[in-house]
Amino acid sequence: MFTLLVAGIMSGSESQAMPAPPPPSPVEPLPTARQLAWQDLEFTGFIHFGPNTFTDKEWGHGDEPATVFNPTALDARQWVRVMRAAGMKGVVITAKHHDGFCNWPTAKSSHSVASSPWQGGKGDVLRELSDACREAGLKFGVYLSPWDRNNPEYGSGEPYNEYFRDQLREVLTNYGEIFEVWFDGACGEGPNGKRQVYDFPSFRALVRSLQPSAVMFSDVGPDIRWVGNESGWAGETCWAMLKAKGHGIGSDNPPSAKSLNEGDIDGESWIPAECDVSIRPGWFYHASEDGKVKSPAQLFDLWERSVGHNANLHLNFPVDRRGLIHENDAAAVLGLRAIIDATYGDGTDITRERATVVSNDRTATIEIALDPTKAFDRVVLAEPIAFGQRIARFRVSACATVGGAPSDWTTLAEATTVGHKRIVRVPETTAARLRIEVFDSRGSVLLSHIAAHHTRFPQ
Ligand code: FUL
Repeated sequence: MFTLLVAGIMSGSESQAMPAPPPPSPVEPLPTARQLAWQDLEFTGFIHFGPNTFTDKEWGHGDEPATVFNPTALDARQWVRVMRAAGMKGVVITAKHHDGFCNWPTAKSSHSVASSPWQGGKGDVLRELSDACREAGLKFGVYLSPWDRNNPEYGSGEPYNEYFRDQLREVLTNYGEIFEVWFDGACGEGPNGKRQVYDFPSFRALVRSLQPSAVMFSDVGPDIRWVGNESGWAGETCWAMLKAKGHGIGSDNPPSAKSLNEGDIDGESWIPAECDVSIRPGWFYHASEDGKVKSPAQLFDLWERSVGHNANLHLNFPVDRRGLIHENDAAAVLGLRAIIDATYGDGTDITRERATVVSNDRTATIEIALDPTKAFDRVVLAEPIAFGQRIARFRVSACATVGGAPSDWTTLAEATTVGHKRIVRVPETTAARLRIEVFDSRGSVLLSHIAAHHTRFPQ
């Protein structure tokens, strides 16, 4: 392995080492520091836990008595152990779901853990989880549903918005650093038959002032966007940019499903996609789904189509009635980790050169040497996205011999975007040379990583 700096368009099969070129000029829009840090996390956990766990519902009505909430063996350290072993870098928990029940002892409502029998009403799920995260080095985030089916003022306009901001303030000030705030778009009718008009600008301003490094999730960001499905995958074409202007959240004219899934090449805002999906069919725990946990191979497929499509994977665990991540869910996600490590872990890249590509042109051809004794079926590319996302169309091909004639090259894949990480699935191939041809780019071509791997599914 050696480091190769390629400047300009490569010709022929010989790579040419060049002196370090000047730093590339950025192509806007650009990510903020908080967005860059978030995208590097790649894989994060999601926890859905609350009265629904005990009532077998997905959407509570808000009239469930707080006494139903009674986990028998809640252990947030077990959740964190599983997530950390799975390679997740952070976790977001439903501090409050649509039923309005608060997993922390809010001063603003009696519909919370404080009215439950769990720990004699002295418990605080956010405290347990944020402490466990801090101990283990995992980032901690919160989901706070603006739709609150319990609060009598829901639908009243400003009085409810004030209540929501007060709760937001509680969760943003009492649990240390928050890395992500998840704003759900659901907006149903309140008990008064009225639909609440959420004051999102003021919610966002509060998050920025209290937790300036937190990213905010919604259909239109402002920092990260919903990917347009709850199945855990981003489009093969996936831009971090979005035409967010003029669009809102939930029923308020959100971007089209296609824009959410693929982004917009001409989007004015940098809002990368987060792929949220549950490890089971439901977001909340249902014993009837104990046998319906996604398999490690299914999870790996989603991991490659999210993390490998320039997005992050946000995988949900429906914590069970004991207050634990169920054994089946833990086994599945650890199985996923084993496949990722065997496929992409240290020593699995079969390229024999490290190419950092800095071209002066919107097209580029890069060739690098491979270990000709080893087969591969994945090609991994990355752009240094701090300079903007650029590549729009490329081809991957391979040649069995060094210095092969043009006819000796086989096209393995044609693809579009790259971004933070692009995993291209290719037919199983053994070759001496790998070629990446970039045909179209929003600016001069930059690549920070080129690698080739073979999928491995350990038993
Ligand atoms: C949705 C909610 O309605 C679901 O219950 C779940 O929380 C999911 C992550 O977001 O919009």
